[in-house]
Order: sequence, then C-alpha cells, then structure tokens
Amino acid sequence: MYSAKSVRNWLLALPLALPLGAAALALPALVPGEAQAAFCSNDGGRFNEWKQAIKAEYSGQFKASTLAKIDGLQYSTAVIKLDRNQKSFKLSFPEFYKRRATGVASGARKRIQQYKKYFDKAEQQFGVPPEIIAAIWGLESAFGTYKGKSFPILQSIATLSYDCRRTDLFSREFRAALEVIDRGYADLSKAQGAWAGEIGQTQFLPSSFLIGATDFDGGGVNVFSSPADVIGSTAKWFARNGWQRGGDYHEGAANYGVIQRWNKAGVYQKTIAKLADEIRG
Ligand SMILES: [Ca+2]
Repeated sequence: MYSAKSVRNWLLALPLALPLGAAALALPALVPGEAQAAFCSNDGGRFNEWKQAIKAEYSGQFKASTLAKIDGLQYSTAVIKLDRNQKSFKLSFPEFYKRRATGVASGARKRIQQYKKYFDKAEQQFGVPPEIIAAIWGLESAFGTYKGKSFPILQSIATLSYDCRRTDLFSREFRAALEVIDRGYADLSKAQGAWAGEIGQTQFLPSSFLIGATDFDGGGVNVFSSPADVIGSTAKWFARNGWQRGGDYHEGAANYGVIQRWNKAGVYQKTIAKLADEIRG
C-alpha cells in the first residue's frame, strides 16, 4: 500500500520521467490538412487571436458546441512554467525502478484480484495480460489514487499548442481533444489532468485515448473514474498498437516494441517489463 507521502514522492518524479506524458509516442500519423498550427508564440499576448484562428480553421469540422469550448480557454502560465522547468532525466534503471516501482506490485496484485472480471475480459478480447495493464495503471496514477495538482485538460493542451516549443505535437493533440469532446466522451474543457493534458488513470494523451477508448462496464467510456474502462481502454490501446497475444514482452521481443510506443523513456520501458514480472511473481 502507498502512504500519502510515498505517493507524493513517487509523483514528484513524474515530470522528470514523463516529459511528454505517457503514450507520447502513440500519435497516429499526421493526416495531410489536419491540425496545422495557426501560429505559435512564446508569451500569452496573442492567445485570443490564436483562439479565433483555431476556431476559424476548424469551422465546420466540429459541432458549434465543441468549438464554443475554445472561447473560454485561457493561456496557462503555470503549464508553461512546468514545461520549461523539466530537467533532463538521468536516473539509472535501478534508481528509476526503486523510485517509481517500489510497492507497486502488491497494489497491482490486489487490483487484478479485485477487478478480475475486467482483466479477464481484457485478456480475452485484446490479448493483453493483466500484469502489463496493472503495471501501467500503477505507474501512471497509483491505480487512480493519486490526487495531485491538476489542470483543465483542454486549456493545458491549447497552451502547449500555442506555445512554440512543441507546437506540432500539441496541435495534433488539440485537434484530438476537440474530437474527444465532439464525440461526447468527456468535456475536456472541464475535466482535469496532469499539466500536459493527460486523460484518465493511465494518462492517455487525447490521440491515444481515441485509439483505446473502450466501455467495459456500460454507461459510456470513463477513464477518469471507471477501473473497468481504464483496464479495457489501456488493453485496447496495446492491441491496436500491435500487441501479440501470448507473446514475450521482454527486451528484444515484438511486444516490447509496443511498450516502447507507450513511453519513449528507456528506463520506463524496462520498468514496465520488470514490474510485470514482479506482479506475476
Ligand atoms: Ca463505462
């Protein structure tokens, strides 16, 4: 089990470990004509102008009610500050594993038992074993128990799209976020996530959420509060990215390549495979 303190310490490492948020490499190929950045700027002075440009660009592509969400967005200096303050990530794998994975396996085994019905369904439907899903769920949010500082998702993504540092990546994600809203999955202008706009308990970027979104317990897809949907959606993301049922997932194996698409940090990839072994016991 996590003490409040260990969860806090654990998450302090998160911005170092996940500079783009989880699933940052899961972006689909850019479709020509889609998500062209209006323009970018490194201060908030032209943000209202940017909002109008974006609305004009997407006019007719989304519902008016979806595009109206753009009106209320504000440039977030807090998000930009967090983005600028990232430090290069230099921990060795053993140090990283100790910091991030200590205690996670026992919590994972508990969830696998508690939500056996959904883990079984995920394995049956998508071929992804429980220990992989549970490892990611534990690493990303301590199984949804972590309640840290959070930010309105659409606002974070809009700010990072407008900002020049990663405008291409986040322009694609902004378009995906509008699609999440347009399709009625969640109102991302209100829903909260970590500072880089991640969605739900396994920290999907919007484009990854659209790939994984699965309703495992009825009532629509809710990866913020439904463990069933978190399990199903994460499993589907892996299946859609080429996971091979019953295949090895250690370094060098095809399934390890799918783990590498989930997160670009090498130590994080190794941690998922090792933690899965530890969970399986
Ligand atoms: Ca559901």
